[in-house]
Amino acid sequence: MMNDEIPNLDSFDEASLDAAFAALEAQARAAAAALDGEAAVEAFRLHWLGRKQGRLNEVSSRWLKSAPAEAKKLLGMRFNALKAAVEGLLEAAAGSGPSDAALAAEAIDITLPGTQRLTGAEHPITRTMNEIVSVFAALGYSVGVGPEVETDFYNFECMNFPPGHPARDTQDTLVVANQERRPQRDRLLLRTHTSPVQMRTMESHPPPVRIVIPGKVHRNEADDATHSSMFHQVEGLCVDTNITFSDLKGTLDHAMKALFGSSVKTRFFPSFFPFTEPSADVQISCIFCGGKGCRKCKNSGWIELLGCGMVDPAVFAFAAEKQSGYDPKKISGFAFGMGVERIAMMKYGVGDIGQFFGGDMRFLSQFA
Ligand code: 2U9
Repeated sequence: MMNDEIPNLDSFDEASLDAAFAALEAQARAAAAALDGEAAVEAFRLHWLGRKQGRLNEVSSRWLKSAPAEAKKLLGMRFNALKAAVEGLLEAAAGSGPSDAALAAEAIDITLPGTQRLTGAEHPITRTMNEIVSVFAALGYSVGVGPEVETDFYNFECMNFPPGHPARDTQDTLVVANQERRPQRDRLLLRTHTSPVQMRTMESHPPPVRIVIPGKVHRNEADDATHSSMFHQVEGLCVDTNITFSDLKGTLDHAMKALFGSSVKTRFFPSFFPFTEPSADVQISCIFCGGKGCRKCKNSGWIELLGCGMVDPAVFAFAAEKQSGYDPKKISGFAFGMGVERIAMMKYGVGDIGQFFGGDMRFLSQFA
């Protein structure tokens, strides 16, 4: 394609011009038919239409300039026709796109099934925890979070579990190793309840306080169908002047009705926790049989669901070391705590707590 020089023209009559231009157009068509790929198309363009060394430029300078005046018009017309033909060939070649081989190489099978993107959903424990929190948020409670790795002081000592006290045995604890050189109150452990966050809240905020703390806790327990060494709690704290046990009963009765339905009843039994005095266990009327008695409630008509009590003055005394407003002679308060898994198991009819943490999509997708 590159070495064919434009010959000189001897005669400029119409027949000679037609023959000379037809020969050039035939060459251009043959070259265009063999074009394959972008680089070849560009080479064709330069060879024929290039401003300085293109063949048409050469035709123009060799033939037009040497033509006698009376042949120039016809020659110009033939030249323009050839140029249009070459440009048409170029356009067709450029628009023809990649070769069949290139297309075949990158072909995809559009009949294959696509990758299915599953829609995410809230985990049933997160959902239950959020439901509990919103019941209290609607009563004006704020929401707090805090560290899962705590000191012995915040998890136990300030909650009225002194070092060596037998009450510590009720919350068998996972501790961080190699802490022996530290004073006991500074030793680190995995929190066994979210109560330390309430103490930290009191230390940084004067009364009144109304707060709920959702979060993960850990206890050194053997896993079985209803126990897990890691579980979730929502604890609450209300401190103000003249807070009474009636306020506690009214608040929790309302919360249980909001969570389980307005026909649910509550009853309170004396209990013991180091951090509350008096303390109570709360039962709700059985949500499965409506209180008549069934296998789920062991025929009692009642199910034990949470614990509560009036905050012990000894706990307020720890808060008062940093915030004098927590003087137990001036204020009072109630607190409560509930296990999220237990509530989720009841609400959704789950028989094995391990299902929540096994990551089995057959279980989890039921909540999507
Ligand atoms: C402060 C003072 C008092 C939080 C409370 C309970 C009663 C309780 C259990 C329920 C099931 C834990 O998850 S569970 O095992 N909790 O019974 N928790 S009163 O009392 C507080 C908290 C913070 C400053």
